[in-house]
Amino acid sequence: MERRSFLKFSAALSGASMVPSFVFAKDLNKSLVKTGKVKTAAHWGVLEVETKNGKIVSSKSALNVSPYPNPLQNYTKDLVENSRVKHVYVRKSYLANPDSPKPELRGTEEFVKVKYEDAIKLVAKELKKTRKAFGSQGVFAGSYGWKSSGNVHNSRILLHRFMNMSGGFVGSTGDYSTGASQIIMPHVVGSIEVYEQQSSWNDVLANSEVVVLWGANPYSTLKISWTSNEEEAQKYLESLKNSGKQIYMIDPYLNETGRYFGDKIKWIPIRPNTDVSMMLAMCYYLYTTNNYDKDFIENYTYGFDKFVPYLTGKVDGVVKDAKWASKICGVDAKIIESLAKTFKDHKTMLMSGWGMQRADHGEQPHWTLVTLASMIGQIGLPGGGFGLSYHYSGGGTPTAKGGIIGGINAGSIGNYDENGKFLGLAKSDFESKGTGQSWLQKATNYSFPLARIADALLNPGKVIDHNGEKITYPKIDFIYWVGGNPLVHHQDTNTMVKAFRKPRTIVVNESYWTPTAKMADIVFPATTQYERNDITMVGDYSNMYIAPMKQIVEKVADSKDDYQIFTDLCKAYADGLAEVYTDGGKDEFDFIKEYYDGARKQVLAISDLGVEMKEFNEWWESNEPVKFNSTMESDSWVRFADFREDPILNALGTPSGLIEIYSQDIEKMAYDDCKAHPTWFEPAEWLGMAKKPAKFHMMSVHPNDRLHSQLNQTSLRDKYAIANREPLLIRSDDAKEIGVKDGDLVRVFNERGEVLAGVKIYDNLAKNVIVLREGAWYDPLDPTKKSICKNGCANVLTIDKPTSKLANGNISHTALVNIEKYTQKAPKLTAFEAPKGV
Ligand SMILES: Nc1nc2c(c(=O)[nH]1)N[C@H]1C(S)=C(S)[C@@H](COP(=O)(O)OP(=O)(O)OC[C@H]3O[C@@H](n4cnc5c(=O)[nH]c(N)nc54)[C@H](O)[C@@H]3O)O[C@H]1N2
Ligand SMILES: Nc1nc2c(c(=O)[nH]1)N[C@H]1C(S)=C(S)[C@@H](COP(=O)(O)OP(=O)(O)OC[C@H]3O[C@@H](n4cnc5c(=O)[nH]c(N)nc54)[C@H](O)[C@@H]3O)O[C@H]1N2
Ligand SMILES: [Mo]
Repeated sequence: MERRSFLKFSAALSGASMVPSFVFAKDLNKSLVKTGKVKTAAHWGVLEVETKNGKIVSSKSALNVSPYPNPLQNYTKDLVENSRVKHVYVRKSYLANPDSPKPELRGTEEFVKVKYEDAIKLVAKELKKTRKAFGSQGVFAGSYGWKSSGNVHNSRILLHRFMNMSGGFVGSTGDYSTGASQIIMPHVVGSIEVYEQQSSWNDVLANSEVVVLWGANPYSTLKISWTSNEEEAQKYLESLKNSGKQIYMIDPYLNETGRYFGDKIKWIPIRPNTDVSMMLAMCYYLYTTNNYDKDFIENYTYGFDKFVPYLTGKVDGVVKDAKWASKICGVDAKIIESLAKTFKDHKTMLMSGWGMQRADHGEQPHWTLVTLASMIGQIGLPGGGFGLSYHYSGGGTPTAKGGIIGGINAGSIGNYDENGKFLGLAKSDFESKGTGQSWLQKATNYSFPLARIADALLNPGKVIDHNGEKITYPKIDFIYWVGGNPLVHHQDTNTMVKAFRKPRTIVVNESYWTPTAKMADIVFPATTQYERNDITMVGDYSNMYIAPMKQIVEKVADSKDDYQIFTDLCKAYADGLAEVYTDGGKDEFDFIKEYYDGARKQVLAISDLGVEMKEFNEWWESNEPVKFNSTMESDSWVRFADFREDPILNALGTPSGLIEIYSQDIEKMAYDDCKAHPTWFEPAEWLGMAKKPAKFHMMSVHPNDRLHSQLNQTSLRDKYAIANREPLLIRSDDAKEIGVKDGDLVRVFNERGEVLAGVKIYDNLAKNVIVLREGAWYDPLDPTKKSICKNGCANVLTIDKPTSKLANGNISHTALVNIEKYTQKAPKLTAFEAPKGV
């Protein structure tokens, strides 16, 4: 999976084919259906979009598998029409003098419309200048984001391909989703777990007696996938709901899943960021009642004996019993103990989401959960253990047998002589010369954990600890971002704005006037996925379908495909580069056919598959996804079953080959904020702290009605906005205490910033917990200074601090805020309008 290859960044540098393997898609019907029904696919599913005279009239699921609706599927028209960047723009001072472009005015100044060709020349020239002055480590193109589906028009990879071939760039490691867990889990179980296939849902439904949703909201978060959504997991979720099993939700917020399950779920409200205390108390209870699986601990884990003295308080004088935990987490001690016993005495699947690891010391919750699961002793058995990805991308949907399509790759480093003449691509990473080589040697020194982006921009040269290594931040003077919205997704927006005013140049390809596009110097209008042809897998773990992504409407105004923009940048950058970038001049159909044919070849080689893949032209014409079926093995697959069967032959990828409750590797790092065994640490801000800086704990959970910031500009917003702002969920007693009521406009604030939000009374929250979902477009009242966000962007209030020196993940679910009624005249919302000069 591409997501995983983010981690294996160097691997992505190799392998651009130089062979002109031209595949002529002759006689292919490439015409646009002006009036009719067309199938495509997006993160939120395979779609059937109806058009009339070249305009979209409706959009819905083409699969109709999910038992409940997914509103994200119905707003394709708005996604094509609303808030579009229609032409190429350059910020005024940048255009006047790119050498001294007044970066401090970014986001405040007017834009000037320029000719596409001129902007291409400008970017090529300024990129060269930056590389000459700072080397390739001056260029940041980590460019994180959820972009769109499609294996050809994959904006982030297309950017990397351009940046590699033109001489190299600084990348980033990790992501916002699982920053903490994807680093700690390899130390604990030898794999990242968060992006791995789960024990089959069929297994859970057949064999689990108890299912725990521990900080997970699958009803909501299963609506999307990294490729496209096959909707199967929603079906399993409904089966679970109706299964009669004991189902628990341990969460400060009875979320959409909790409401969907209704009286079939038992909600255990917990204080945010305190789960580790509860898990430790469960471990303590099982230990002291002698009701834990000693065989499993003995044969499958390492270091339990070094963890026990911490658990019992021998090392720090604190006994981690239920009474101790109850004071921290707010869950009754009796309930903690009885849950521990229930989990131990029944076949229990502990399903955890990722919210709790997107918090201060986010390495600890999943490590402690695995420790608890080890004491329960059901890991690797049918229906038991833990799973960190049932809520995401259809995890647990059995993997189908069939073909897998290829995709555009990041290419390899280009070689250039002293005069900037392109000499071709490096054959291997180590054969490169010139700028390419100097960058490659330094690459490992300079790419940094993604969530440290603001810190890196503000503190070039600073050395940080990361997972046993030292990392030096480069001096970044040029940023190119595509397919992401960092001004919305990064924590502590006011600091991020400062950071984004540091580099000399920022280039953004965007379809919409997002806060990030507004903070750029040069904005290229990118087509949306509905204005181009592409192909995608459907089902990140299931690989269930190959779907055609047929263009639905004409390209809007001057917008261009990212592929086109980067091809033109190659032409302007060096002679011969575009030839290589496009693999000898391929267009989107050449690639689509190549990827499809690759999968078809795999399918033809499997004798008993029973699925036919048509010849490409015929398939494209049919406009139907190809469906593959799961196998008997995948239907009943159990994660860790092989390890359980033979822990020596199927050893885990940890130093001991076992589950590490104690890690000597981490011990060697000697970090004060991540010890060698699961540990309870007080978060930077939480409800139990001694001198609380604010009254409420804000959870900026993922939105049911968006994909992050995507779709905020559509009319779906009318269904959830309150007082024309992002809704803020608050308990009626909490609301009463501060004198606000349903529908009120409120100011939410702390020392980091302030936002406007609309009050929605919701009683199923832990005391003093509020929800303000992430992804509302940042909309400052006065962009020239630190000012209130008029739309309710949660990250204005979050903390830009790493989880620990181990993982450096973000801590977006750790933040205290105050709330008061907004008494001034409500300012006009401008989040979705174009900036000055446009
Ligand atoms: N407070 C708080 N903050 C969070 C989180 C949280 O829980 N709480 N969660 C974090 C997580 S897990 C994530 S993954 C991030 C998500 O952060 P992002 O991935 O940055 O969020 P998106 O809104 O999906 O942004 C994608 C952008 O890409 C653009 N785009 C789409 N397709 C294309 C294309 O083909 N070409 C180009 N050029 N652009 C395109 C879209 O218009 C959109 O602006 O947010 C993180 N931020
Ligand atoms: N519809 C939709 N689906 C999505 C996304 C989206 O934006 N919209 N984003 C996708 C992406 S990129 C990602 S990374 C995943 C994110 O998936 P998750 O990270 O699992 O999602 P969150 O909403 O952040 O948190 C899930 C639950 O954890 C709870 N939680 C938060 N903090 C704590 C805590 O300290 N303790 C406990 N016990 N619970 C806590 C929240 O209240 C919430 O109910 O979702 C994916 N799916
Ligand atoms: Mo994410």
